[in-house]
Amino acid sequence: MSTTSNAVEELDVLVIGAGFAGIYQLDRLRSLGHTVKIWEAGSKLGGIWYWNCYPGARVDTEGPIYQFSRDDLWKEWEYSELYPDWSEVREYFAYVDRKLDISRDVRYNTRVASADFDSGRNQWVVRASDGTTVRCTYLVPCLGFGSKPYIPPIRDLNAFAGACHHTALWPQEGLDMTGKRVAVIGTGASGVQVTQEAARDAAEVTVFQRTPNLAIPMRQRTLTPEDQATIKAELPERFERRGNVFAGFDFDFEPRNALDLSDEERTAGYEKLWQAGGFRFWLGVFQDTLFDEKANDYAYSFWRDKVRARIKDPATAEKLAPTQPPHPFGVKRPSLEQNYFDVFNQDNVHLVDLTETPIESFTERGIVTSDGAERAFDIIAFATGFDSVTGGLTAIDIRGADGTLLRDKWAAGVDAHLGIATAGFPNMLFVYGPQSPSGFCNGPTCAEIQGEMIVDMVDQLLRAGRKRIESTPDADRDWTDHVAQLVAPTLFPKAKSWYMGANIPGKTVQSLNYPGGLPLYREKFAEAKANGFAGFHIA
Ligand code: NA7
Repeated sequence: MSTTSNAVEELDVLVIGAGFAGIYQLDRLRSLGHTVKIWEAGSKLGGIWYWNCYPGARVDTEGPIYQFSRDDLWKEWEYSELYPDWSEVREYFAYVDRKLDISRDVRYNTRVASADFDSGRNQWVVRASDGTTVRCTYLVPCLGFGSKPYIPPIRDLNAFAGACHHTALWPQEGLDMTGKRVAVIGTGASGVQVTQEAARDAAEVTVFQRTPNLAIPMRQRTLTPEDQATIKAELPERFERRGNVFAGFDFDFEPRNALDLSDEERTAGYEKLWQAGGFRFWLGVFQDTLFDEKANDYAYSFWRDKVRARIKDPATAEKLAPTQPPHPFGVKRPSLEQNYFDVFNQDNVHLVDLTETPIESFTERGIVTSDGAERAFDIIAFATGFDSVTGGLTAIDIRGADGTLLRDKWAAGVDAHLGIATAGFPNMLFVYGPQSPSGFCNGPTCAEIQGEMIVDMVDQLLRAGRKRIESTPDADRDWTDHVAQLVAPTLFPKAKSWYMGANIPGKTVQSLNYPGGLPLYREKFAEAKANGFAGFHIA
């Protein structure tokens, strides 16, 4: 029951963030009879799809499995394209809102500034930047892995007189690129997507690349009525499958090893995945690809030859798809592309290699590189990614039971039992937390699966009248060790990726995701639960 004391609202649970994860928490906990609200910094539902409205922003998961699996939702929903764009995903959220009446318990335009644990009352006291305060027994941050955009500290950043935006902070009203001179800094998923759009609309596009994106074919298509019927028929099974595979999609790694096959068998296997498109050439490839350098080289060589065949200028081809891999294939997230490599054949698209000529500074007109060249622009898009996984959490002044700030506790590295809780911060349970499967996982899959673990814990504790749950330092450490052991034999540590926390200068390098896959993660949680939530101290 919601009560007020001294005009401060009291809740069983405050959820932060209204993306897939937050919506799931609100709906489930509310239906179990608990008082729950979401505080959301944006003005609509959608999480990352509220913020990422840059031209070309698009889901890299096939739409049919990029939704909640509830019968009363999916049976009446259809995306028009296999890989829906941000505006259609927003329509999906509006649909979910109409069906589940989520917004009545969401406080929009409310950015959480601080959360302090009141040990006397075993409650969190949460304050928004506008001063609004709430008390809650449980705090469930659902911030996603990309809620803290990263902009590199470039000299004279503010000198530029044109429009300059991070892709995740793109103007909600849009920005017309037609006939403009556009710079794209960064070639991750966002950079690839914005480049494809800019190449079509802008007068000139200059892509500033530090590391080539080993992007793979999306194979986008409009879904016909026949497709929609097939999708509907297959969806129950696809939903079932997505909870039982490594990354929450509806396919898994090919159980054969690349190294065990003949050249012909291997190439045939790659070709099949390549033609099928999507992440299959990454998360459906031979299982030794992300572990063994030689197996990885095979995949890289196949990728390189396919891509180079599409690029006319040999020097450009060498930069976009180098003879030697810039890092092992698949240990940085490959984007899905539609015509990314082809656009570099257009006269209006230019590539600047930042490993040869790094950016020196911004000027009023544009960007100066180390060779002294100044290029003039109307629009600069920072597609430079995020302080991923932890940045959204550490941006908030979260103070635990003894007043320690979460950002101080994690300054030398994260520790979080099951990726759900961290010692000293009672009654705070993360969805998509550090060292949980968040980074590899199809969003809605983990919002439901990890989300249900948290719903289950919170519901049991509230019903039992328990006041406090906290992971133990030993359990946190054991989880960190377990994650370190899982990542050690893989090739992931060989790239400076956000998976490893290595994309942000000075950030501790460690696996921020759970590299054991969803089935093993589910097993670990079930084991802890069967043992009375082992690793948690419950009072
Ligand atoms: P990513 O994938 O983190 O990409 C960021 C890009 O920005 C990447 O190409 C970086 O190059 C580049 N970058 C970062 N800092 C700099 C500096 N200082 N100078 C030049 N270039 C820089 O972010 P996205 O937004 O594209 O995607 C994030 C996730 O969202 C994605 O994985 C999906 O899951 C959805 P680098 O590779 O580090 O050399």
